[in-house]
Amino acid sequence: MKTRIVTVCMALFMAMSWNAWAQTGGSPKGRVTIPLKHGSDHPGKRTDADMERWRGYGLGQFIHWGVYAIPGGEWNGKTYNGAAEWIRAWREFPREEYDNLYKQFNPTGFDAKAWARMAKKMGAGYLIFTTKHHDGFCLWPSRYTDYTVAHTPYQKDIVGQVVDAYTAEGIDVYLYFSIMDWNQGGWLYQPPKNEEEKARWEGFKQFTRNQLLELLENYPQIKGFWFDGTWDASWVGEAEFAHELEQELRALHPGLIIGSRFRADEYGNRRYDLNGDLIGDYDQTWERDIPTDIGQLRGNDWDCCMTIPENGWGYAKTWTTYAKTPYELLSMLSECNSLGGNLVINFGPDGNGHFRVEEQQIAAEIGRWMDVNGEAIRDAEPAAGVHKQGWGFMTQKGNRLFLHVYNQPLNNVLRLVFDKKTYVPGRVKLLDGGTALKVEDAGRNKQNARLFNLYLPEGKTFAGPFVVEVELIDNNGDQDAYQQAKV
Ligand code: FHN
Repeated sequence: MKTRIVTVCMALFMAMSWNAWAQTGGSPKGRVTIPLKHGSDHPGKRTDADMERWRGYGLGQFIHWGVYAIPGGEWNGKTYNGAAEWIRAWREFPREEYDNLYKQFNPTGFDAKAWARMAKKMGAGYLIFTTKHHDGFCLWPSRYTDYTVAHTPYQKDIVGQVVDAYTAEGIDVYLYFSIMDWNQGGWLYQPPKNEEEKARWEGFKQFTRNQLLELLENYPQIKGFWFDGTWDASWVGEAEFAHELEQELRALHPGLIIGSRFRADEYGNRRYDLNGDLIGDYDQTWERDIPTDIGQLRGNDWDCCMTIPENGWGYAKTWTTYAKTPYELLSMLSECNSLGGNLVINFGPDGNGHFRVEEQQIAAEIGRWMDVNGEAIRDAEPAAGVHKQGWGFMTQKGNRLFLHVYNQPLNNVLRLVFDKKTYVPGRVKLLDGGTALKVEDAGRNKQNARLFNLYLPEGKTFAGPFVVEVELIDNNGDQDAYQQAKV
């Protein structure tokens, strides 16, 4: 008996230490892995065409829309301090009134085609659209609840219109779906404690499955799901159910893309399983946050979802916090892509289906930049063999290196620092207009890295961020390659 207790304790201790190791980022090389039933299904990146396409988007649009757009962050003359789409959780807002807001939902100004045109002009490669947020209100006519758009004065299927309009513009659609559902009596925060709760919870699980199958059946053009509201112990404890459901969805829709937020492993690990492998197809953790270096991503795909105000995704009548400028958002776009991720900018239309003026301006300004410089974003990869400099960020496509310049140097000289024995620059030009830049070999630094100076046109002050394209010639250690490249 004593031996059994000691063995159990040792196994527990090992599992806990392993867990801690995995969460803090253990080395994947030469490691010992614990067999998991519900861990990662594909350690490392997916290499199929759908995922390649996902990787190439560069820029995405997120839209949060629901009945929370009606109060727009205000109730009874008071402004809610939290994110507008969470206003139902505000003590001051009577639940009953919130749950009846759908009776006023009649966005006659909603025009899915106009939304899609705006996204296209912005340069978005994909859309993530809220089918159902935490409040449980469904923007599609679900057969499994009455709390849907079909029971509003508007009546028409909004998800369907959005999916069709964006798909027609060549923008891939991903459906946001909150597992946590405040409108369903069956939803629990903690695992069920008694028979009555068990029955309710089982009903809720089936409801969730039904809704997801329904979405796939209704909108076969979609490319994936973007899950949210999966952090509570009730759902985290459902590794087997969630894994089976995920496999069912994938079998029904080959190529389906699902991020890291859907399910946990059997030890309750979210995002990374006990072995330190990403659960899902890409890392969904980077919400309003950008990794500081590429190592933090452990070789996984990722995207960053960004709000324009500090926080708050649904429409708020007043933006009470700092709101980002187009310049900052562009800089984030370049930064994310330089680290191999996509940036997804969030928009929150009002209760009538209109984007606020500031959002329209941001979309237009980003679009103008993308029209000229999108080549440095779409299908681009992080630059390799070249060191980041203070003027901005870098991406690469084969032998084309893109310098995203956010700080025009006062001396108009862009310094390039290559690792020794890698590249030398061939032709160098501004992406906007194609003006060639003068290149100067600046020798080597103390670390023996090769240095080059690129001269921006004399006296020119750029009005915003710009991109320089550098043709890369692999000198393979050949000192004369630069001289040859010049002719
Ligand atoms: O609580 C939500 C929030 O309202 C919003 O939907 C964001 C989008 O990534 N996700 C949740 C918080 O992680």
